Amino acid sequence: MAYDDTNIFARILRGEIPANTIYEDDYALAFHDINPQAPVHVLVIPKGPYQSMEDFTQSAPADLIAGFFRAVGHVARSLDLAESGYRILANHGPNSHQEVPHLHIHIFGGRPLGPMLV
Ligand code: IU
Repeated sequence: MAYDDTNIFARILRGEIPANTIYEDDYALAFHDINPQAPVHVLVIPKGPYQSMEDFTQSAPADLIAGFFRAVGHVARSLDLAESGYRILANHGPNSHQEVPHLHIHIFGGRPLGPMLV
């Protein structure tokens, strides 16, 4: 499916609507989730028109893929989560209940997260 550039994260990337941004570089933007599911719940999104892991990992340039995942690790460390631990998650497609059609990695932390539920 074609990327829909009217989605809310595309609008955040274009600066059309605000986000509670905590990190930005050439490859990624990270901001607090508006409906946090843990004491720390941050989203990291790539700078580019990618809907999910499917198109991102198939068609994004290698420097963007590397820079994006490096940014995810950097953000987790900047939130002091590396020692206590954290969980990252990305949804793709209808079965996953992906709501926003722009790739986003969730970072959860700040409390014991328990076993992963699927
Ligand atoms: P999902 O993986 O697509 O299901 O997650 C979407 C997330 O985006 C969800 O946790 C929302 O709370 C979050 N979110 C947001 O942070 N800001 C927004 O304006 C909207 C959704 I719409």
